[in-house]
Amino acid sequence: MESALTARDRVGVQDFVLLENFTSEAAFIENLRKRFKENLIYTYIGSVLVSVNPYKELEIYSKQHMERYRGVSFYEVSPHLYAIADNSYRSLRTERKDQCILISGESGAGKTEATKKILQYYAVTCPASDQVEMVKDRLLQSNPVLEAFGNAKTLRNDNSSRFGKYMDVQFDYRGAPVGGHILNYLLEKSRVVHQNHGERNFHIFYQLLDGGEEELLRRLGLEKNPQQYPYLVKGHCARVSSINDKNDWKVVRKALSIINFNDNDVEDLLSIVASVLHLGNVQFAADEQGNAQVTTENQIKYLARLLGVEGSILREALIHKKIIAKGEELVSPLNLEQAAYARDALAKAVYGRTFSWLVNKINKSLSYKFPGWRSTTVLGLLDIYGFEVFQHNSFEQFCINYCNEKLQQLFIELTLKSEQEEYESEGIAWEPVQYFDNKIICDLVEEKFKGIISILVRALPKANSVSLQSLDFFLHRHKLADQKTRKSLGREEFRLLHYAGEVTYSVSGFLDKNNDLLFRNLKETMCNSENPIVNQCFERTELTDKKRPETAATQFKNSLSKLMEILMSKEPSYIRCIKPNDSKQAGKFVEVLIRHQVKYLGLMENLRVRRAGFAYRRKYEVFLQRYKSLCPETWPVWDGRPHDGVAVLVKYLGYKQEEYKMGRTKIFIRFPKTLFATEDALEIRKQSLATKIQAAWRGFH
Ligand code: AD9
Ligand code: MG
Repeated sequence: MESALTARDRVGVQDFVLLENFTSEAAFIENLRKRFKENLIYTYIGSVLVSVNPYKELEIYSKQHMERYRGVSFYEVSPHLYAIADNSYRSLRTERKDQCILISGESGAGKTEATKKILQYYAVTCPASDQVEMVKDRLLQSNPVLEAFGNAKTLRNDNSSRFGKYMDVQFDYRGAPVGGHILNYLLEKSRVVHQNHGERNFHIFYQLLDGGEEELLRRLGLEKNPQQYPYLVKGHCARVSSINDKNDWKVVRKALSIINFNDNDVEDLLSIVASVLHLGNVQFAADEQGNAQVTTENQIKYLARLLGVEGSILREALIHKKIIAKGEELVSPLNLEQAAYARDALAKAVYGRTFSWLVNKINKSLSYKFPGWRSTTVLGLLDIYGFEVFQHNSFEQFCINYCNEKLQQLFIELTLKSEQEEYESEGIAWEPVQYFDNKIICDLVEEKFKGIISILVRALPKANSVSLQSLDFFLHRHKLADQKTRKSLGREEFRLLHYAGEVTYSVSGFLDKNNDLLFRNLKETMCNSENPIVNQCFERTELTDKKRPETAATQFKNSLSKLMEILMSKEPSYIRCIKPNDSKQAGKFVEVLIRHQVKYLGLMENLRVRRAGFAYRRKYEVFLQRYKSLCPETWPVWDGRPHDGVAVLVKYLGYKQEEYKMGRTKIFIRFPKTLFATEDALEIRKQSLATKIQAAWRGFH
């Protein structure tokens, strides 16, 4: 039989708080590596789950596995997603407190897979009825639809989510799911018109071409071959071996009907998808004055039909710019470059707004419709992009990293708060923890007037360099730009010291992405669309509204601040996902990559906060039950209070005063070695007992 010590040596500890050298990053990574080699992809930091993407199917998600975790205390079973899911669900049921599970990690680390597995866990283990089955179905089927429209093949992940997602699941008094609601964040619209080498546009385009019936494609004026569409081949990889577009199309079509789309809705939606492709084929030539003229009349015909607009109006809108000055309309022609810009802006706007419409429509089908059972509790799942640092970091990375900065702030605040609350409720003196308070970085980004987002807004009509100067000034006044490395910065760059490390942002294209401009006459044309979806996406009030539209960063800031409010009102659980290598390979553990992620996910900081006081804590009943056989006074039965039994037990085991504290309901143990010594003693006892039984058995025969 393997001893406890050698088992620990082979598979590592299942909770990082039990690491002897808990401040050592090397020890942390070594523990991850040991477990990964044994296919143990899950490890805790207290109640936080760290997950490493195995890049292979593991036999750990079956119904039997789900049953094993159902209603079982966190520490009695090996670490798993299901333990987190079940624990949150039980708190929701017993304490009636709303819950949220925050899943983070870099692209390809396994966030979306984790979210789906948690949803499946609830679909299988929660109480059922006909009504509830329908809700479960819709919750599950919303995924393939959102993934078709919001996911794409990137260099990092063949099914990369290009939007952030927060999904609430509502439960009734019996603990059955009765409804849901989705919030989406910052869809990467630029992908509609451009993809980097080796990447694709959103899945839906390829699915439609590959899987769509002939008759449907004919109606939409589409050809099967993606090479016909410039918007689909910018990355030169329309076909991907790991993706079966034809099959996925079938899944999506079925999912659409489950989430309550009728034939008309589907036709309207696909007309928009097709119109984006036709827009990509619209071409221009310059006339003698250098003004753009549309040369692809056929595309205009299709667009007019699919979008339900007047062809001649659309054609003119694509090559003119209209502004209203002092109540008068001024129309001026566009040159070739401007016309291409306007066309791409229209494609992005139409697709982006349709995506939001889609989320809304799904929300309607998920909305809670059982007025009889009014009181519900909510469990939220957040699947959002992790911290990103690339060679070239632009507006998207700025927004994503700002989002992570906010989530880190929330995490620290809530973890410290819950630690402190536990100490207080247990009557143990709180020992303050030193940690990096990143509020200063959040303020730097979002403060009114002085923050980076405000500076970007004010810089709206000006050139990039002007906004840069004020940014630069601001960063230095706050001593937030790194003085030492500043010299290596280019003219169009600024650098932020995030909690996860330094990132240099390039401002080229920054303002453009932030302003997200769509010329007025294109907006007007869309407002008059007879396609009901387009019509809902472009409201007339936009045309009459005197206020300047909110910039992308301002919108993002506001939606993040709402998200923080939602999360603050709930009890959080955390899943931190790690990607083991860049080649999507099973069994490959690339240390340098993992070290970065441990840093970006703030795991060492997390562990330090969790270990600040005590490595281990357990309810007296649980502790006594496990170890009572080690002390003659508590074995086989302890009659008194569990608290007193534990006091007798630890005295017998020789625990020193500085090694532990007795709280109201729990024992707190400061160092892992104390616990390990007790575990080893238990193992020795079990083995000697086994030997004795074997000897007796042999004697008996
Ligand atoms: V992104 O930020 O959306 O680009 P995610 O969502 O973190 O990213 P995703 O969940 O899509 O990553 O996982 C990437 C791929 O890793 C999946 O398509 C699977 O092939 C693989 N994966 C992830 N988790 C698991 C798992 N638990 N078991 C097996 C997994 N394979
Ligand atoms: Mg994802």
